[in-house]
Amino acid sequence: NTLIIATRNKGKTKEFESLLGDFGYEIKDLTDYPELPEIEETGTTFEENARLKAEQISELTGKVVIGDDSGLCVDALGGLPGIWSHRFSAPNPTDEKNITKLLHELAPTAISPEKRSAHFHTTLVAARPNHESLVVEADWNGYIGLTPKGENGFGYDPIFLVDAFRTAAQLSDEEKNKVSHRGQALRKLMKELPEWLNN
Ligand code: ITT
Ligand code: NA
Repeated sequence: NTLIIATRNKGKTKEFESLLGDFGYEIKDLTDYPELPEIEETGTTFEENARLKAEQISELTGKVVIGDDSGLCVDALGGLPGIWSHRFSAPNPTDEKNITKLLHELAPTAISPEKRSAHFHTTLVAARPNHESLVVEADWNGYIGLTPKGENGFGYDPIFLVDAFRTAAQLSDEEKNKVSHRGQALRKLMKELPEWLNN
């Protein structure tokens, strides 16, 4: 029982592995399939991009594939970086450069923490050949901190305040998965997946 996660982001894969470990699936990601082409994220919504990744990789492999499109939506920036979260500091984005750019753009709100509200979003699409796909999504609300803190997680976790004291990168993997956008979305997916696989 193999599930392919249509991602090259090892931070995502690690969370899928720990969340799906209990369900008895073998998890692979696109680093296990170096021959597959890069999927261009040309969509304008999380769902479109998740669907592009899941359906194209499913078409190419003939297998059940989950696409994850996710990002950080900051209220004071009208929802940005949103679907641009990974590419925010393009042309050569890194997590560090993305964080620096975001903190810079939020500098005008530094004296009013309540203006730094944000949420992480994940849309997951499960796809298999010649079959309608399955879609779930979830959010995780928090605030953007003033400086990066913590060593766990990936992406924007070091500046995502989950409460007054801790960022997402200061949570253990287990604590993050219990409450995160991806954890919530995956639990929804696993409720619906068995029936979807049998139809
Ligand atoms: P794939 O397309 O290969 O899956 P990606 O990293 O480009 O990898 P996305 O297009 O979905 O994936 O972009 C998601 C970005 O949003 C990711 O690179 C992080 O910057 C951010 N992000 C998503 N989930 C996150 C999380 O749980 N913690 C911190 N940052 C997250
Ligand atoms: Na994306």
